[in-house]
Amino acid sequence: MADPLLTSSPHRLMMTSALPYANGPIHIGHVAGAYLPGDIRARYERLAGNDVLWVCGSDEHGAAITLRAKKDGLTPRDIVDRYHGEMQTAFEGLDLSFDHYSRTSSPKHHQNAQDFFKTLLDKGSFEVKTEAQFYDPEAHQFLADRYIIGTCPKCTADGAYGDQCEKCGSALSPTDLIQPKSTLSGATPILKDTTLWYLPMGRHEEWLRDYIEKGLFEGQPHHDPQTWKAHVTGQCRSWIDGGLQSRAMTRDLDWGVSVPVEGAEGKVLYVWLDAPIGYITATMEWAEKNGKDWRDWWQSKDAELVHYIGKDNIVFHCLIFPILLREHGGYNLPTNVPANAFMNLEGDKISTSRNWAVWVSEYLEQFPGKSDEMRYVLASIMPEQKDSEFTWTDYRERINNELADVLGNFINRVVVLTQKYYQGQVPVALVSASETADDAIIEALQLAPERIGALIQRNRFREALHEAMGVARLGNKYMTEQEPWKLQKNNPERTAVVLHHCIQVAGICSVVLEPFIPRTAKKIQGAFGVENAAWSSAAADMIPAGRTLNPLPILFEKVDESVVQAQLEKLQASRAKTEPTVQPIKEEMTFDDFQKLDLRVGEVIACERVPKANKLLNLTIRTGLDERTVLSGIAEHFEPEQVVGRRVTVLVNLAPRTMRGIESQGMVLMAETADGGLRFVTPEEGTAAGDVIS
Ligand code: B3M
Ligand code: ZN
Repeated sequence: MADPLLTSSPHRLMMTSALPYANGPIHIGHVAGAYLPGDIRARYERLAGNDVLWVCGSDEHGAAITLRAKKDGLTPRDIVDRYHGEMQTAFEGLDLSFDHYSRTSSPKHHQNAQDFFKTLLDKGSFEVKTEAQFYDPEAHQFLADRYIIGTCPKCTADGAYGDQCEKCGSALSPTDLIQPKSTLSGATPILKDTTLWYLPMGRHEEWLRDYIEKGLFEGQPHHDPQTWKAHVTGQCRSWIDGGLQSRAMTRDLDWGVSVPVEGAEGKVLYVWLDAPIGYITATMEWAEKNGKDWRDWWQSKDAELVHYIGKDNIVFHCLIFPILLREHGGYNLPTNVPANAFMNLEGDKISTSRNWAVWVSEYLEQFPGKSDEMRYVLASIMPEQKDSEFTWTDYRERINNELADVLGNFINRVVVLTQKYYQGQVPVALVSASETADDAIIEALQLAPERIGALIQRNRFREALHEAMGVARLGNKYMTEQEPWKLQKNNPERTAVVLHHCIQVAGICSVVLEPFIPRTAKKIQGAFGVENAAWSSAAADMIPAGRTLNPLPILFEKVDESVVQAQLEKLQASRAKTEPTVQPIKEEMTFDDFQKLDLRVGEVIACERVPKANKLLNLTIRTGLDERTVLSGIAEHFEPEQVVGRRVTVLVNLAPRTMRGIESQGMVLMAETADGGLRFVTPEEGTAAGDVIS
């Protein structure tokens, strides 16, 4: 494929955003993760006149759906129909401009996914194995993916799923989990034989490494690896370095795309096999509707493929889907996967089950017509490189201080003054009345659109938005410094020059901000008579002298502090409603069982982070017996320097366990607080390392 960075010939940009599971409503974390970045990019590319296609759709298979159905006492079909509709409405309300929004339960998609699977089958891409798998003896069902949880073997977090740990992002197999439990019945699973089709990922390590590290594909330059986000490349690298395991591509379930093999009744394709193929199905549907050829987007050498996703989906888009595409043959591989990190909310992780979220549909009901406000805030704090945080105070401040005071105020002053001095007609800027301050602003304006466009193309949306708002700031500053209201009395020619330029600034703002706040952009364009705005029309002479401006609708209303308070109370109420999580009491044990525990007072004499493990700290502990290494999953709660010097309670006769190549010899006791925090169980003053606890 021609390197898109080295050629200026027009090429097609095939963009996808992660297909959201149709198992619940959309919240602002989803939007900031995969949908708003896609929309900003797609809107920009359209304005720039580039050939772009952006597809998405509902992911209607997998345990996410069937478990939800079971919980609600409904069928999977009920669930997907409900949320497919709800999600679409939410997306529309935020003006997310997908070219096509599809769904994976459609017959067309089932057919497409089966054809794809069969091609891979014929090519020998899978290994068929009959093996013992976890089975729930009470629910009579095989357990995979979200049907099984346990402790992550990689980062020791609890609640890791059978296919993935959401804490550290590792891809897992059910049998990797420590202390696995069925999420259906809570039962400890038993082993039972079944036949599965595996993707032997280990076969693909070598070319994947070239693809990720060097941007090479089939020995040819494919993309510039420098354009990938460091955290995306880093995650891929650590998986490849850790050795890629075979992954089962089928499941024993009755909801999904049936495995198109004779004798495979009761088996469906793994959701992560069928869902990305959903991108292709969506493109086919769009092409059919529009009289186009879908292959031009997926198989043409002039097409680029870019996936917008959240960071928990990196392995599937950067390793697994590329393997599938390459094995099938004929397809392009992604030239970039600009995954975003997560967005937290008011100091806590967004959580559907705890109702700790800002739901898009609720937001739009409470703030009708205020989609741009939310888009603006989310784009400003988009978790592009690392996790970020939404707070209602920040929402209020950004709207009041930035949208209303900078952008809204500037545009309004320009329109009001033009009406007042020139009956709404754009004045002529006489060269004879120009000054150097004008040259400076004209030059800045000329450079801005290109710079902003380049940032958007590099998926640096926060910076791009900052620069775009910078245009309005510049206009505000210029107007404030030139003071046309004073000039008007003695130097009307100069007033005309200043206002003429301010009008151009307003016009340029309306174009460069359109990808971010499209409704507002259209309002401004309407007032300034800008029709069919294009990125290239954003120039210092875009609005000609003599044009009559139209009335300007109100752009932004300020947000009152009471709005912030009301939202915070609403969140707190949902927190109070979610039941307190009292852990159930464990199975009874005998005094002899208890006697087996050898607990001692220890003193931490050194502590450091474990490289590449987000959760783990490596503690050196004086136990009275020795100085030993204990790994503890507390790195998200404590800095190493907070731990050194503490007296702790250590279980010293726990069988050693190796994690990340380090042997841990014991366990430090921690108390879990109600708010999810961790505290050391510290022996009272006066105890010393080596004291026996009994
Ligand atoms: N349904 C996972 C998620 O929502 C997912 C993405 C599929 S993209 C092909 O996290
Ligand atoms: Zn983990």
